[in-house]
Amino acid sequence: MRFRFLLAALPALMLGLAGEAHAHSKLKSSVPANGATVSEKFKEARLDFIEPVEAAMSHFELVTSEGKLVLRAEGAKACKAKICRFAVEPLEPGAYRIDYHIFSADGHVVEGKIRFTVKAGQ
Ligand SMILES: [Cu+2]
Repeated sequence: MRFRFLLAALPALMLGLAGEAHAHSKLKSSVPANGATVSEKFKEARLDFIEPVEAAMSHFELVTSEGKLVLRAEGAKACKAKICRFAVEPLEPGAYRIDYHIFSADGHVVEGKIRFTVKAGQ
């Protein structure tokens, strides 16, 4: 699986070195947004990208502010075209981060972090 991934990625990576004339996918918006505070009712993360992503080669990790893994969501289940969404079990109040690892349809790896806070409900 890993090897096949590398084989598939290689030509694209080489093209990438040749120039950046094309547009690769970037995060357009997300729920929660970076820096947002959500209630304990938060139960689905959604990431919208500007270009389609390769679902099977993308994944997401939800971690606490201390870096403890809460869940890992596979793109194969989460992503369709430009939109990725995955269910989140109820979270304790605190600070969290979603690390996204996207394989853009143009062959580039795009990674980023979304930080958010869960606040105790009223
Ligand atoms: Cu690109």
